[in-house]
Order: sequence, then C-alpha cells, then structure tokens
Amino acid sequence: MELQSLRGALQRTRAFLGLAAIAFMAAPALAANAPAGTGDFGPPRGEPIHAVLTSPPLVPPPIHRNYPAHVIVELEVVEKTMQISEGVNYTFWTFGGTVPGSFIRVRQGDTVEFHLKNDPANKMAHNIDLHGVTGPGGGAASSFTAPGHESKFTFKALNEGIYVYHCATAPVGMHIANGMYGLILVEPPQGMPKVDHEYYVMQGDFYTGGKYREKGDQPFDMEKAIDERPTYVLFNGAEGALTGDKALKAKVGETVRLFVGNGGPNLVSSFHVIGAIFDEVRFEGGTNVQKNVQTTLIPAGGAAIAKFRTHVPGSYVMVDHSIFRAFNKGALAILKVEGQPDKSIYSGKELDSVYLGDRSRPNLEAVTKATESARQGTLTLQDQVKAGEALFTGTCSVCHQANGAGIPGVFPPLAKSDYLAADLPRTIGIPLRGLTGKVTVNGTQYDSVMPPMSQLNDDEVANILTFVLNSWGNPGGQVAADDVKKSRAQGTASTAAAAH
Ligand code: HEC
Ligand SMILES: [Cu+2]
Repeated sequence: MELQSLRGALQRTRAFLGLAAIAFMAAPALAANAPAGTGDFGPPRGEPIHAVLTSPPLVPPPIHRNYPAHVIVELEVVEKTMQISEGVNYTFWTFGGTVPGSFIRVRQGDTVEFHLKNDPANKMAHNIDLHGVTGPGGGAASSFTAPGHESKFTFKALNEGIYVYHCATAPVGMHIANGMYGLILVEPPQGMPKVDHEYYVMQGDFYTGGKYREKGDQPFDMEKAIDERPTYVLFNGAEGALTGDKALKAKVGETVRLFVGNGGPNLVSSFHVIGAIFDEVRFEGGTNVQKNVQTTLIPAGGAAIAKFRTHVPGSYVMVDHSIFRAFNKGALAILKVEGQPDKSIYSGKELDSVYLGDRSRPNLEAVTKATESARQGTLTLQDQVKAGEALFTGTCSVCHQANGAGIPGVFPPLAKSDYLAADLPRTIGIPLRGLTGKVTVNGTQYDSVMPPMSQLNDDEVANILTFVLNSWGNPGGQVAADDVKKSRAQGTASTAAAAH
C-alpha cells in the first residue's frame, strides 16, 4: 500500500522531470545547476552499498560517487539509561544508542533500503518518519516495529538537503522527548564543497519529574511536556555532551560545517555561536544560502547547515540564544579553536568564565565522586572541598573571583571574610536566598545585590560552602546537605542584610 503510492508518486515525478533527468545523465556537469527535487537519476547501479552511520558529533565521510546506488541502512532502536546531567539518570529511547540518533548520509537519487530493528530488550514499539522520504508518513506506517522485530522499506532520495528523522509512534511527543530523532543528509549529486570539519549537533528539549540538575533517576514528565515547560534544553542529549574534553575542535583558518538539527519536541531554536558569524547558512536545510548570519532559527523538526571559517583561537560557545535555556537548562556546547592569534582581527584576552560559567571547568570528576560518596554514606570533608571547588568555579567566581578576593567596592571578599565566619546559619542562607542591602565585610561596606543561586541543589550548596570555609584563610568547618535543606525549608523571606 505504502510502497505503491510511493511508486506512484515517483512515477509522476519522473514523468514531470524526465527531461531534466535525461539531460543530467547525458551531461553530469549540468547537475550543479539542476533545480532541487530533480533527484530521480534512474534505477540504482552497482553493488548494494552499506551506509556508514556515525554517532554524534561525527558525520560520515563525503560520498564521492557519480551514480545512483542501492544503499542499505540498518538502524537499531535501543532504550537505555544514560546521564542527562551530572549525577542525573534518564531512560532515553534512541536510534542507534545515542541522542541524537546515528547520522545517515546518502546521495540524491539513491535508492535507500531501510532496516529498522527494535532491540529485543526494549519495552516499546517504535517506527521512523524520515523527512527526506517522499511517501506517506515518511516511512512511519511501513516501519512500525515491535521489540525483537525488524521492518524494511525502500525509498528513493529525491530531494537533496538535510532532513530530520524521528519516531512517530504514539504518544509521538513522548517518543521524541525521549530522544528519538536524528539527521539524514541527502548530498547533491555533485557533492558538497570541501571543508576541514563537519560536525553533527542537534538540540532537544527534555522533561523530567525533578527540577534542573536534581540528582538520581528522573522519569519523563508528561504534564511538563504538554505545557512546554522543559527541565533541560540540550545539544546532543546531555548537559556537557559537547564541552570540556568533548568540545568540538578546529584550528585557526579552518572551515567548519555544522549540521544542526532540532528534534524538539516543542521548542524552536535560535541557534547562535558566540563570537562567530556564519559565512553561509542553508536555513531550514533548504537550497537557498543566506550569508553573514548571526543567529539562525531552527524549527522543531527542522535543520540547517551552517558554515564558517575560524579566524581567532579560543572557545566558541554554541547556544540557543533564548538565553535562559543556555545558562539554566543546559543548551550550551563549545567549539575549541586552536592556533595562533591574529591581533588584527581580535585583540586577545580571553575570559572563558564570563560566558561558560560552571561549564568551563575541564571535568566534573570531583563532583561525580562526591555524589557517589554521598549516596554510599562515605562522603568526606575532602570530597566536599574538591567538589565545592569545581562548583565554585564559574558559579560564584564570576563575582567573588577565583581566589575569593572579590572586586573592591562591588563584590565583597569571601577570603578571610569576617561576615561569613560570624554566623554559619546566616551564611548558608545566602546562596539560597541571595543577599541585598548594606553589609559590612572586613570593615568595608557593600550595598549591592547578590541574586539567589536557585539553580544549585542542597548538596551543591553544601559542597561550595564547605570549600569556601576551608579556603583562603577562612576558619574551616563543614556544611551538610541536610543543613542546607533545613535552611531552605525555614527561610522564605530574602536574607536582607539590614534585618540582622
Ligand atoms: C552575580 C554576582 C554574585 C554571585 C554569582 C555570587 N555572589 Fe555572593 N555576593 C554578591 C554580592 C554583590 C554580595 C554583597 C551583597 C550586598 O551588598 O548586600 C555578595 C555577598 C556574599 C556573601 C556575604 C558577604 C561576604 O563576603 O562574606 C557570601 C558569603 C557570598 N556572597 C557567597 C557566595 C557564594 C557561595 C556564591 C556562589 C554559590 C556567590 N556568593 C555567588 C555577588 C555575587
Ligand atoms: Cu519510538
């Protein structure tokens, strides 16, 4: 049924475009000028080819083929628990074991034989809707697959471009929210201009029962999803998937092509790379090229191809420029550019922490260890200090500075601060509720505003304060997560400095 209507559509297209196709086959050089959608270059030729699939952020190598082929794609659905954030577990449903799913690359005109396998260990049935398919449901109806089964359907990749694929099994929103999306690139017959790096980045919004960074196993929250109130907005399925050691890399003077998708299920992305300008964007994944773009809009279920050359070394932060999503929901990735600075383009002096905040720290091992120890009831003062140090970087150091010295007249010092040492319960309340009004620290008066650090959990606050108490000549001591919990429960009023 599905195949028949697909075939019908193909025949119609073929009849309509027959002339163009013949012209192309006679003189392949013309293909570069062929209008989009003329992708039926006749029956597949040669031996069937197995498509190379890659996990994000990698992209399969370019196709240097000048004829349409029979390409076999084998994609397996795997339901698995992975970290969505540090110490936060979430059961994802994936195409190929990753979020987003494996990247698929074919050539326009290829006949794609698609195999969808559903791991026997899975609990749910799944299917696939590829936006690059011309045919009802994009393959969805032909690919409904129960656990332990496999489905097969075939389509011709008529249109070139970058396309989202996703699961379309009811409840569709839930399958997508659990990570069931990815990208398929249909290369134009003449290929794409050569670049130094191609990367695969895909945004998605996630809905967990607990709040942002609440530790432990987190279930999917249907209510939040319906209300479009995501707990996380992420690139490549996890907070930190593309930061620290896992940052994307390039050298100065190189060209970078980003295939950027948005799986949604709900949000539209305002994709931006801080400190870079896209030389070219194929917006909405279409054929038109927009030049000199700062921020490109990527609809849910859409994608774009952004290309730029790097000129200045440093960390380039990719964000959804709906900016709370970047700094408070995780939508942040990094492209690390190495090489010689060019002072004529940019003067230098890099301050990662201004933008990166606590994501700039190279690793979260200490935080992981503290979380683990706390769970096992073996948390030591040393664990807390180490974890607290990692968390302090970016979170508090932005204002109070890495050495705790503060900035005269603006941010009071935490180093040897008589104010924080004087009253521990009061100090615990400061990160929770912020601080406003006049305070005197070491004889100097400050009258400013510290916003509440409400993104921090009890154990994070406990570790940070324990680190502060044991650093820079402060008196020492230990704050337990329980102390923070109690303080959180008690204090509703803001810790007005004047009130004490
Ligand atoms: C956005 C800037 C900012 C950030 C981030 C920030 N603070 Fe503050 N902090 C302030 C300001 C401003 C004051 C003084 C408020 C006033 O004048 O009432 C202050 C005061 C304090 C004080 C009391 C005064 C002192 O020096 O002892 C403590 C303790 C403190 N902050 C701890 C922290 C901790 C811990 C963090 C990280 C979890 C943090 N702050 C993050 C701006 C900040
Ligand atoms: Cu599914």
